[in-house]
Amino acid sequence: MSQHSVVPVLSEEVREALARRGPVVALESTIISHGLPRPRNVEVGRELEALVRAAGAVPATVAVLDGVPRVGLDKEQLERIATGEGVRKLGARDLAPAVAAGATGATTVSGTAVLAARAGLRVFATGGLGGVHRDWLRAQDESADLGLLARTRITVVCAGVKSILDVPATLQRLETLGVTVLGYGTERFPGFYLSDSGLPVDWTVHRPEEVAEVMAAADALGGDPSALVVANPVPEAEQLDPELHDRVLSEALAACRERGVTGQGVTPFLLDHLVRATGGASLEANLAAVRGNVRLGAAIAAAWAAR
Ligand code: PSU
Ligand code: MN
Repeated sequence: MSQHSVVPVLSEEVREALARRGPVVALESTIISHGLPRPRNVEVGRELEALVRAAGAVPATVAVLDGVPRVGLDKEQLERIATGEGVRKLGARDLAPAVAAGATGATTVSGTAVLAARAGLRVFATGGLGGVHRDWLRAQDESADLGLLARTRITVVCAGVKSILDVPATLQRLETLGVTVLGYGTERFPGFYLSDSGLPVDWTVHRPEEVAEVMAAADALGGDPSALVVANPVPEAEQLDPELHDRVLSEALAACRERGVTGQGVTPFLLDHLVRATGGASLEANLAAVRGNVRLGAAIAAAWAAR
């Protein structure tokens, strides 16, 4: 039997930063490969890494290349994820077959969280979490993100859960699964493209240091590892017009049903439909949300590293 090392391979920069206990921010790659239109996605991948660096932290984009799980990609590796043919979407359960088959794929929130936590990273920034889909009663489609976050020690900075989902049901599932949710500078749960989902959060923090305090308290309390969700709203000036959002979303959901899109295809289909139906406005709101999350992720990583 051959001995494959499935421990994620760290980029030089990430290894060095971890060794000196410096700030590192994990970034997922499915948003690049499956969540954003080409060719804009390549630029965004680079821009997000640059934002982390500008804030004094080291970016660690996570993906699997030719069967090798990687935490921290070089320029060519990031380009392959963005523009390569046949790049798979890898949730946590897809990692083992991807490694065994020597496949190349981008990691979702669940896949990224597994590899980042394994590498010793504590902070991870993304756009919006996956969750319970709106037609759950028919399809029982709930993102693997939720179950995975319930058992992984990592802080995830996001703009809430994608508004294409059943947001109240997803928040309920997070509660049931025991995942802590903090509103960042808000008492309302953010709505991904929208600043406010219409639902409250139980806990609010205002500074990166407060998030680091909660992380330290969670560690001190011990118990089973689980994620800390930091819900950071897109600025109101950059949100998608709520009326336009509601109208195009019902069209997108109907189109998804009519075409019989299922499984891993659902989220990319809906996001792409929204980009086209809003003339790119949903893309701008999505990017504004992700940028804010990446900046905040870097600030939290710095506050954590300073403890
Ligand atoms: N955030 C974005 N765009 C995305 C995603 C998040 O702004 O495309 C991705 C994440 O990788 C998340 C995935 O884990 O969508 C959820 O997919 P699914 O519903 O199939 O679990
Ligand atoms: Mn799904």
